[in-house]
Amino acid sequence: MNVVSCVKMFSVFIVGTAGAGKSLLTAALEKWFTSLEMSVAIVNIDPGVDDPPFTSDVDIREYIDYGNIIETFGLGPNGALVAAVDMAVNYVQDIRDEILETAADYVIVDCPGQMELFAYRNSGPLIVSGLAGNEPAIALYLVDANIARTPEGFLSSLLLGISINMRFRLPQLNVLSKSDILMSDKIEEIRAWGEEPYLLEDALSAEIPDISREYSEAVLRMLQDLGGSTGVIPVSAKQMTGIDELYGKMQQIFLGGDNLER
Ligand SMILES: Nc1nc2c(ncn2[C@@H]2O[C@H](COP(=O)(O)OP(=O)(O)O)[C@@H](O)[C@H]2O)c(=O)[nH]1
Ligand SMILES: [Mg+2]
Repeated sequence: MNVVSCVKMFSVFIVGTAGAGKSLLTAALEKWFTSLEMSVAIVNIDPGVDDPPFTSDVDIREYIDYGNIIETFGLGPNGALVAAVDMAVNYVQDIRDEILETAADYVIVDCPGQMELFAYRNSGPLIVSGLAGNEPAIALYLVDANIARTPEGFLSSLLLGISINMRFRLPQLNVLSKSDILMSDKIEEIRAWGEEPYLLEDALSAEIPDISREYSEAVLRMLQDLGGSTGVIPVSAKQMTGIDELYGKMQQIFLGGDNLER
């Protein structure tokens, strides 16, 4: 069923490590878009989520019964998630049809909690590309403020972001999630690490004296050569801050002002 083929839909996939704040950011984005009377649909593709902080318009749990998979196959939570995501591939077209039926301008997709199980199985990227179709789509990659507060935590989060970008192959923005747990000067310091790589190199050398300058230079150069952005947008889903800036950056990509287009 091709419901509305001429509709211009923008899909936003929320990705990041377990507990990084994906579901709460999804809820915050819904609230923000709705408060501005913009048309938005919320899609949950985490089969294992118990009580998400938003009401979804389309929900993978209508198709996949995670609890039943655990019981029937005697699997643990990770094994069951792998099985659930693999099974979900069969329903991508149904879920996509449901999304098209919403006829929303923006579609926010909350992705499964355990990013490593979702991104590094073939089924994860298949689901993402199947749901996005040919319309513009981006990934918001959440860098948890708890981890990004140290230079090595920040750099390793960016590296994971590149790895996830290789899997999903979508234009990607780095979001510094839970920014409310940091003091404002710490947020500025992290932003500066992202904007001026030499500051991150300095911070890395100060924090980990045995890391060589050449090593951190090489890693940062690789990140940039791969087209990975090192900049982060601080957002607090709890306090609803930073969403205006995030939206502005998303718009730049959607309007074609970014060379990361697929
Ligand atoms: N302080 C603070 N906590 C947050 C924020 N976003 C999420 N959290 C908390 O982090 C935990 C994990 O959030 P959740 O959205 O479920 O993460 P997910 O596993 O990536 O979907 C929860 O306890 C949230 O309340 C935020 O912006 N600020
Ligand atoms: Mg979640």
